[in-house]
Amino acid sequence: MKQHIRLYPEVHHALENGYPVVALESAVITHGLPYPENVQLAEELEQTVRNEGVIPATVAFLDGYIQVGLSPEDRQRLATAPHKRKVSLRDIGIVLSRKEAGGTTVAATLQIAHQVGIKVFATGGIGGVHRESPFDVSADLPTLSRTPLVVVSAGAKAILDLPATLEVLETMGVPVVGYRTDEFPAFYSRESGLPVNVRVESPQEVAEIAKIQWECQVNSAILVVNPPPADTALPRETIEALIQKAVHEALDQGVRGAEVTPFLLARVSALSGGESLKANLALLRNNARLAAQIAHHLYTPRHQFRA
Ligand code: PSU
Ligand code: MN
Repeated sequence: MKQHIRLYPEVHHALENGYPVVALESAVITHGLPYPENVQLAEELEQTVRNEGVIPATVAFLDGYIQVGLSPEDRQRLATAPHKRKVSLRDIGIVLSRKEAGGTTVAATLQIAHQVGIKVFATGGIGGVHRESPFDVSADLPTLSRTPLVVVSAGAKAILDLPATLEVLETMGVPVVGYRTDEFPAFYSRESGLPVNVRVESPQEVAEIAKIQWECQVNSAILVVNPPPADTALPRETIEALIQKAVHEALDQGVRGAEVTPFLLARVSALSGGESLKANLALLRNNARLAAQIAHHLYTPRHQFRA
């Protein structure tokens, strides 16, 4: 895989020296937001990570390479490319051989971040089991089960069947760690009525669980769920009605495969008059910040003392 990866110099340097790095996905840039909001968000998320003294590494596909870390020019090209593929695991070979531009899902980002030795990854919400079609299970779930990274999210996307998604996470051996919450957040909302496995109060506790889990050879991800910020989070009842409407529209229009998630997110955003989008942007920043704080506790600098 290494010959297909282009590491941004700053990311390369950080990884060589054992400095903390946080991976960021790019499906949110290519399929989540319109231009120019998508480039602005990509920059902001990187800046949020930097503000915590950590190096950001946005993962994306450009020119027949997997890029780990983007230059400002790369970000611009990714956001404006006329044809962009949403790259999950099965698409990696296809998009590289065709030299297409692509944004990475949680599954693809995890796979790539692990290959280069990154230990923490921030996203908005993971994929999972879809409503009304229980065989539509995101490749995010099996990938979480076999990739040892800390993944910070605001739970699974609320458009999904959350109880079923939690059951599959349990089957797959993925611990669900609530960050200052007892409840699994529902992406746009702080509450879902569903319990997490454990509640922690600090980034250090997350790092501790991760280190021990991996020392015990359980090479799954640690899914940290971070409730969306209260000032933009939406009450569950408000958003649920809109989600149900969007799910039925998707069924009626025969939306299938990788298009289901972007379709539902866009419809919920339109139906909520942009309120859900505001919540989505705020929780992305919130997750990037927490991921960076956790990364500090998971790194071992190779040159601690300099002459
Ligand atoms: N954000 C979006 N659209 C998306 C995604 C995020 O606005 O499509 C991606 C996420 O990266 C997540 C993936 O990993 O959707 C899940 O999609 P699927 O259900 O097709 O596996
Ligand atoms: Mn799917």
